[in-house]
Amino acid sequence: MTRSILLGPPGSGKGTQAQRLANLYQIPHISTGDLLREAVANETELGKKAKEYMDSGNLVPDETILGMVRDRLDQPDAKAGWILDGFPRSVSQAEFLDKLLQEISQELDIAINLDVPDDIVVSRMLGRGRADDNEETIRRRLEVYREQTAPTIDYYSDRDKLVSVDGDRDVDEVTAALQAAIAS
Ligand code: B4P
Repeated sequence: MTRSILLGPPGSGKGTQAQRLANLYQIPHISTGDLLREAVANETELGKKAKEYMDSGNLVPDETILGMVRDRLDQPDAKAGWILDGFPRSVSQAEFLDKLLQEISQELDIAINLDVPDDIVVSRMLGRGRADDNEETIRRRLEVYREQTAPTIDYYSDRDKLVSVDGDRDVDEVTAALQAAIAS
């Protein structure tokens, strides 16, 4: 069992690795990106609000994200552990998560930073071909990452929760390194 966060730039492989870890540990993979894309596909109110931010590479506002995360962590299947992917994406979201975990008497085990250079993440995302994977949006997402998400690395490091893993390797090697980090 583990309660772990995967941090890292867009395209670093958070979704890929979170899915593998969730299967290995038999716990839910909670991806705010997947939850948002599902809401957009189902044309829910939340999805309609989120779409323009996602298409432009900006963060969806906290008022939309936080309730969604609270509801998901409150589900019975999340009691036994989880892998959070794409959340938190800013220091304000990290602070919210700390308070929420306190409220529901859960403790974060580890935040893992998947370290991958910019040129590699850009070529991966162009190869992936998702709706928000065009060059302009990718450039904006990297800017947003540096400005708003990278500070969460210091946030967890200051709390002795951070481990960095080299994500610029074969997918299986990255999974093995993540398992070792979770076990440590
Ligand atoms: P996300 O869905 O979180 O997507 P991502 O960061 O772009 O990708 P990820 O790191 O998961 O990479 P993947 O495994 O797919 O975010 C999308 C948007 O949603 C954001 O821009 C934002 O607007 C919004 N959003 C989400 N969460 C939010 C929040 N908390 N607050 C506000 N807004 C939020 O891997 C990428 C590619 O690389 C794949 O093709 C994969 O096959 C390949 N790959 C993976 N690992 C590899 C490896 N080791 N070697 C080679 N290729 C690899």
